[in-house]
Amino acid sequence: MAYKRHIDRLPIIPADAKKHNVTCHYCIVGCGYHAYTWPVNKQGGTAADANAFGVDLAEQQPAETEAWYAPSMYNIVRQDGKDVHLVIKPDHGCVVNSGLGSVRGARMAENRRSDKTGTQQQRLTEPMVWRYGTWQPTSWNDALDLVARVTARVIDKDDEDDLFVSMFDHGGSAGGYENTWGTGKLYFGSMKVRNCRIHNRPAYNSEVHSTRDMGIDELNYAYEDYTLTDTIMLVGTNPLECQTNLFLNHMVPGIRNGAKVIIVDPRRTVTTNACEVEAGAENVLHLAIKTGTDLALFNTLFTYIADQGWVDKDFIAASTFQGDVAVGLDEAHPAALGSFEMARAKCRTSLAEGASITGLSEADIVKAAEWIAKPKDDGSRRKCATGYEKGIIWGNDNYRVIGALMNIGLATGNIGREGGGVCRLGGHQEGYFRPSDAHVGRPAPYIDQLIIGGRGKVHHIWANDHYKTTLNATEFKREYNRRTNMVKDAMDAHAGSTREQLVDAIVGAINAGGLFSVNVDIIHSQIGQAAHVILPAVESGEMNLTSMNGERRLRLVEKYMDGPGNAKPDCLIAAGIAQNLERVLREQGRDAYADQFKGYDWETEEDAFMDGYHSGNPEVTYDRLRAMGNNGVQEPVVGYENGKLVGTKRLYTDGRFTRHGREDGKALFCGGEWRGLQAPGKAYQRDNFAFLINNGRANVIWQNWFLDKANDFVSDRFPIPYIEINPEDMADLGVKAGDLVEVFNDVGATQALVYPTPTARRKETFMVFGAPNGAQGNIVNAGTNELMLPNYKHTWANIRKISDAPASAADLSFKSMEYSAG
Ligand SMILES: Nc1nc2c(c(=O)[nH]1)N[C@H]1C(S)=C(S)[C@@H](COP(=O)(O)OP(=O)(O)OC[C@H]3O[C@@H](n4cnc5c(=O)[nH]c(N)nc54)[C@H](O)[C@@H]3O)O[C@H]1N2
Ligand SMILES: Nc1nc2c(c(=O)[nH]1)N[C@H]1C(S)=C(S)[C@@H](COP(=O)(O)OP(=O)(O)OC[C@H]3O[C@@H](n4cnc5c(=O)[nH]c(N)nc54)[C@H](O)[C@@H]3O)O[C@H]1N2
Ligand code: SF4
Ligand SMILES: [Mo]
Repeated sequence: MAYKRHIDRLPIIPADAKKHNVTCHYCIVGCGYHAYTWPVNKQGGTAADANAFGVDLAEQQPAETEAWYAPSMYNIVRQDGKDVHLVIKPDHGCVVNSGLGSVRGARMAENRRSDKTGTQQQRLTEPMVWRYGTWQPTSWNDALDLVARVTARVIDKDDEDDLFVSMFDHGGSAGGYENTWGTGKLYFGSMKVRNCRIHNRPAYNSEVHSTRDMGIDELNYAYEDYTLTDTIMLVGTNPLECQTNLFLNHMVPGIRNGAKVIIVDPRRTVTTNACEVEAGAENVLHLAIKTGTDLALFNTLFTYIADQGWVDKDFIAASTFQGDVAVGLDEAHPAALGSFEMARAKCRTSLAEGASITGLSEADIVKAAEWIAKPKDDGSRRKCATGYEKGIIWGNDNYRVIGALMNIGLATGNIGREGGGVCRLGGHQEGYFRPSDAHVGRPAPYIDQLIIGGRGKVHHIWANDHYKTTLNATEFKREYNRRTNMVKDAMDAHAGSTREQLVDAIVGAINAGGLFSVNVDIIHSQIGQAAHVILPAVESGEMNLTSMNGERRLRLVEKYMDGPGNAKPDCLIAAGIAQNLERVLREQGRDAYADQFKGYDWETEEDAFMDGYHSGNPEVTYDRLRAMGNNGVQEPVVGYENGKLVGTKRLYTDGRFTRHGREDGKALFCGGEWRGLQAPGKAYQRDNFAFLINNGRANVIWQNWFLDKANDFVSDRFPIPYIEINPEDMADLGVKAGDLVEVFNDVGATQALVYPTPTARRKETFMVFGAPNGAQGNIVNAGTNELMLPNYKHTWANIRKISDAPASAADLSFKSMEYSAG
């Protein structure tokens, strides 16, 4: 074990340390932190006036003291070119987390690049270009000139289909309003790029089309609704591990106030375990459905609740569409939308049918309906707050399932009301401000399949690594390697030639089927190994960055340290690409097209913020956000009064629903009946392979492990991804804890360590996704739901032993991850 080998004692934060507002840039919850920095040759003292906490540290502190920090919250970094101590510790005054950290957020400091403590040396410090058979460091001018010259050869005014773009659309880490605007202005303003995709799915579309088409934004409540509700319903989500402080600081208090919990997940998660410990098992209903059958469950609940008359008639009359069908079923709408009665007729499912499809008992379905909607003894309405995430978003029949869940919320009057809400629990924070994407169309192009099919000539990638996280990854990587190698070969053959000759050679290779790849990242990623130009970005904290969290809380993270080397904010990199394109196009006499790339004379990220977000939200400036501190303001911002931004606690309190853009302000119900596993190839896998390879996240790991793989705390715990398997299945397979197994099916193969899991159902495994040395996406097939929504969760494969635990994993613990009340 190598924890904290560089630290024997921690310095005391001096009273005059600089204090910056920070929102954790990892998950959607957006916990408040403070970053303290001070010169490396100073430290505070134990006297109350000598330390930042203002308390006498020579005395024993009480258990709940704020006056401490952990080694993981500490580092030495550069600030304005000088070494400083850095402490990033949770903010007790932030209403989101009330001083709680998490196993991810509380390691922000140790995950900064430091030349003094040696952390995250993998961070990119300068642009690199493929030269002489490897990546060679170079200047921004040189790198961006090459990007612009090659890109300019494949695009023209009104003909930009050969430029493919993969780009983040979120806030927090790798995103934020500054950076979505910078990239958005470039690709959707100056250009109208159609062949683009988002970081986590193979097309440029919504993850949740149906809720929006029904008129309802996916983040419509306030976190405090969990403390004001009677029932918390969690669908396809594991908030203890994935939205940790939303669970600990809002759901647990709600449970302690008496809320019951319904969990819909084929797997018993540690969230289920924790809810049972907090609420008592009798107040937790885990609906362990057959994988992918959520739609049948929700339609049964909707039918039963409506038949019992437990609906909010006044709300339905006043706030929802009256009539029959408002939007018909077509290629862009995988279910008809319209009135309550229309949906009720379409979705009608009896208890017996529902029980048989989902594998649940009728009694449990009735119990869930009662917990959601049965009026209390005094006749008053029950409140239910519902959160859903990737178990249904990356699940079966995305459009209809989310629509069916929204139906229940609408019918019971639980949207726009205190203690209610039907909301995404979320992934990253949000931070989307871009010109319209309407030109992309719906259904949007399936980018990965186009690349595999030989389409696209230049690919710009912003902050994602499809090699670890896309679907059909085995085939994608093979084709991507083959096509980018053609270009590398052409570049190698022209080593030492002029820029013109080099660009000609690259274009020659592209026209023969090659692909030119530009990678903007903070590390040299796996897909970045295939790239020809690598552009180094800075992260949150190394720039000022604004994002909003899962209750639409907008905050400014104040820059507290320098980025590594020459790395720049993504928005300024986008500006650099635009400026170089303008210059190159003008040189080539393409003036009208060059003119489209004007307007990027930003010096700082704040300029990008003012050009983008501020232009649409004129009340909001950096200064005003700074003044709002870590509690920020909940979007939409509706005014500025008495020195404060005025926000919106929850959406739709006026009963008018607008997300679909309909003038009548009426919400629509979704009429989608159950139709089995919807994405192509899923039923085939289910019928032909022995194990379900359910997959997703674990508390300690962040996303595709991009920082974790260079972090001792995580890489010591999980040097290789694990797969949870029931011990009896292990016996059948002849494997023991920690063995390395191959997981393989009709589309590819990957590997993982066996984690014995007695609570796992037979033949149903769970594998952590996104690992550098065992990408689960290798075995996810190419089939998507309608509107190009991937179904990562429903993958089946066979398993065989590769070897005993490799040396790196030989002494790992495989203790149960469940905990007990004691
Ligand atoms: N620790 C940690 N936290 C994170 C992240 C991380 O990498 N690490 N990533 C962030 C991001 S980007 C995202 S998108 C979120 C994701 O957050 P979540 O969606 O909460 O997490 P997942 O583990 O992807 O999947 C959730 C659950 O879906 C269940 N599931 C699988 N199939 C089905 C099904 O058919 N029906 C139902 N109802 N459930 C099913 C799985 O068993 C799993 O428990 O987490 C965010 N938070
Ligand atoms: N099998 C399976 N596959 C899945 C999922 C699943 O549940 N199962 N979930 C999907 C989901 S919800 C998600 S969000 C995706 C995640 O898929 P990705 O988006 O590919 O994964 P991340 O780890 O978020 O990638 C972040 C990348 O951006 C870089 N980066 C970090 N900060 C910055 C920055 O400030 N600027 C720049 N330019 N780069 C930066 C990191 O080094 C890293 O390479 O995976 C999806 N794929
Ligand atoms: S819960 Fe999410 S936002 Fe909060 S500290 Fe953990 S990773 Fe960061
Ligand atoms: Mo995500």
